Amino acid sequence: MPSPQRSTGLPDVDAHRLLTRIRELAKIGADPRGGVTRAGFSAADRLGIAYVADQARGAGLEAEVDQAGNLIVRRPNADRSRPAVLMGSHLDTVVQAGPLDGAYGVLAALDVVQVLAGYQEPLRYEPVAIAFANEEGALFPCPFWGSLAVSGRLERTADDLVDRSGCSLREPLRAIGGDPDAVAAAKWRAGSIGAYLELHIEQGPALEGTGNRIGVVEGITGRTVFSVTVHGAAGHAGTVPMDYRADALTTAARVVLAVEELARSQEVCTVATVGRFQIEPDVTNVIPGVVRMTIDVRDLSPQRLRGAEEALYAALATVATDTRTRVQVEVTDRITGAVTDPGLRATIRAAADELGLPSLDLPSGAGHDAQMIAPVAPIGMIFVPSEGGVSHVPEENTSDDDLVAGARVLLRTAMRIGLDDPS
Ligand code: HGY
Ligand code: MN
Ligand code: MN
Repeated sequence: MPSPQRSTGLPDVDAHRLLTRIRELAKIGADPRGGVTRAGFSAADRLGIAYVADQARGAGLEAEVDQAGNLIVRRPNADRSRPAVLMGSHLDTVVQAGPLDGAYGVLAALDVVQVLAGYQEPLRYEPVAIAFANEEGALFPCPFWGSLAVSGRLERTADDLVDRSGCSLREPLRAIGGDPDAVAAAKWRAGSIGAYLELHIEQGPALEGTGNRIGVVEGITGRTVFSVTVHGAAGHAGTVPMDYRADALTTAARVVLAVEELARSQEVCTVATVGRFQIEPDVTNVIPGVVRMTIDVRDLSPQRLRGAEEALYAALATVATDTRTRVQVEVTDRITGAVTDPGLRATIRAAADELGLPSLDLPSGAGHDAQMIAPVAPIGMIFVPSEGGVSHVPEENTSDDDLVAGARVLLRTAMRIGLDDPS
């Protein structure tokens, strides 16, 4: 299996193959409303995983799905006793996503393993590609399910998790090739990951705004997710006088603005978002009795995240008192931020320099599987520019040149840490 050689004699990614796979994968889960929807463990997600597995097997590589539903790709006769340089991201998406979030990092990792399968030099680390299951948690609300399983920190079971229709994860996990009764076996043994590298689109404006081609990620934000239920009093829209109302929706509106205040004016955290919002009974001539919403609060500092949580509780208590409603708040996810490995940052920077690509050190406001691997292995993250800084929308885009450049930096970084004497 010849690996494309560049003039330097070092192997190179196959640009046409990578870009073709990105375009083909983006057709799987194409959403008639626009964008791509391959929610974790959905039928479309299953097809996406099958596509990547087929591409790997068609290239003579070994592809298997582990008990947690992660797709793992190795070279033929891979030396499993050797620590891995693990590279990857996720294939699942949010609803009406763009074509690159997650998918790009998986397909670039696949290309690197395919290129290194033909490389004869001894490698200190075994190059392995992985597609982590359910990073977004769009259907089954446990983001980072697959990377938590690999790092041995998954606390929920397939029976704990249900989707919005009440369906448990048990059968969808089995359908994707996982084993709901043996998810714990997906944990990698201590020391088996020599380094984890994740190539990802930036999903923000910094690289494009500063004219840099490569982002060297310094750290990944922490995140606290809450579910909030506002309990008011439903009633007749025509007969209940305004002073007698305990309107759950006007109360919820004050909650939404209080959440925005946390980040925008009080600056107790970097960003705060209400993403989901449901009104009951959601009828024109009935005063809303219940409103349910989610709150996503993020910051790189664990202290600031805790401060934001306290400030949120205080703000919601005031709103409840002022409106004669009951505001129920529950933390549904606490996701710890992570700092990347300084040595890997230097290697990524050197690989970018070697390729003549200007790079910028920057934090990640988005969460990534890398932060779940950080407790068990050194992590490095490589960003490429997002056009307009947008992501999680159909318009998400990155130029072909930047997509290929990022994959080249991934390959060079993997080789520098994988070779005994990086050339
Ligand atoms: O929400 C995030 O930051 C990531 O896209 N899962
Ligand atoms: Mn995402
Ligand atoms: Mn992502």
